[in-house]
Amino acid sequence: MSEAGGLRSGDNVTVDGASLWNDILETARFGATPKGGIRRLTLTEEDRQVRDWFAAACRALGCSVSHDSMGNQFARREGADPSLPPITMGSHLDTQPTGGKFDGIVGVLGGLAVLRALRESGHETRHPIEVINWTNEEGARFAPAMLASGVFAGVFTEAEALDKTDRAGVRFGDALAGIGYRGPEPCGRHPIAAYFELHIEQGPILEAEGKTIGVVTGVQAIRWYEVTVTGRDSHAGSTPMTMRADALLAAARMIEAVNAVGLAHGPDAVATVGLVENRPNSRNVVPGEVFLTIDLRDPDDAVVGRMEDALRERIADIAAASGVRADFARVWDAPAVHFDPACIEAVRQAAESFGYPARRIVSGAGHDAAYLARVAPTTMIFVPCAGGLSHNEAESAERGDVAAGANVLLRAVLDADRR
Ligand code: HGY
Ligand code: MN
Ligand code: MN
Ligand code: MN
Repeated sequence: MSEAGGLRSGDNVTVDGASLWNDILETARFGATPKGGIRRLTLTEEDRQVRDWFAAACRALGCSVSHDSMGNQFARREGADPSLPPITMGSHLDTQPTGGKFDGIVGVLGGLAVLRALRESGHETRHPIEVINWTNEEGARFAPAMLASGVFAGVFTEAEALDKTDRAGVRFGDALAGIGYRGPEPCGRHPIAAYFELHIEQGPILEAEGKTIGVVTGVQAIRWYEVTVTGRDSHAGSTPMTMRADALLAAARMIEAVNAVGLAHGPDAVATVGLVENRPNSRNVVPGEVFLTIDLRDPDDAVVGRMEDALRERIADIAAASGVRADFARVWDAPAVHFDPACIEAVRQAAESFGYPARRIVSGAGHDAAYLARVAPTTMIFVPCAGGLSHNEAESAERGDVAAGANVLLRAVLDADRR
């Protein structure tokens, strides 16, 4: 069809929302929890199962499927001009320990739905089109989050990433080889023309405002820290209160300080202690050591920096007053990200062309797109989730919203293909 005013080629193509929804429910069985969520930590048997399912589903659509040295999976549909770099979509299939059915999954399966729509419509794109499943986006097992997309973008070296260990001491590279997904292709040697990530908002704004689409303009800054508090194991019965070096008591004061620092740097700042390990964790031993993690975020890098300074000082003061030692280390620093204006506009126009109510939004959660933005024109598309709840087994989204997000993804990709 002519470009001038009329429908452009591909404008009449939409996704099959029923198949997309069915894929979401079908893959939810890999790591399904009794409460209706998913426990599918990266590089586990459940992760291998969903990876195998994804590869088979993409091959059934005529795509070639490969995976690189970090286990990132690439499903590729050829275009008219193989010399062009691919236009890509993607997200992640790994979950939190008590994750939901939609975080990350909507972006990978939404991409699969786009591949299915292109195949069924017979629409030929100029560029190759790819859907990517990024390894270890969550960071729940191996820190930091977005590890494999970070290697792809040159933020981390492959060697340092493969040497990361989980809390049980298992090495990333060994776990990756263990599920059979350590590919021969070096991670990051793969030029891409653009990257679009569909994701649930994981916050309350779209639902509260009755919006179907979030036109994502960027991702807030994130920093992760690890604190080891060292006191002295001693007998709960015979150690006088004044002679204790109680690591857990000091850690409790530090956790309170993290919350206070987050509140003091509002209105957007957030501060979280999510992981605490108490040793020896015995009911009649005064704890001698505590390991805890801190997650600081704000749309403004400078605010995160001020929170870090304030916390370093508070934690040192608490350690001194509690008679313990505190080792405070920053283990991840992901600056705030601003997405590509042309990609953002493509998403806005796509939402408008379908008549979906939309609004611009900054992502509170981290995403692989935050790193892809360093190597290609990138943006994201959000759809609402119930109550803004995520990283929770009760996470849910509306079938119609998920289909709408995939339609916007499809049209934004076709727009990029024309440029
Ligand atoms: O931590 C995050 O924001 C993401 O879910 N990994
Ligand atoms: Mn996610
Ligand atoms: Mn997540
Ligand atoms: Mn993500």
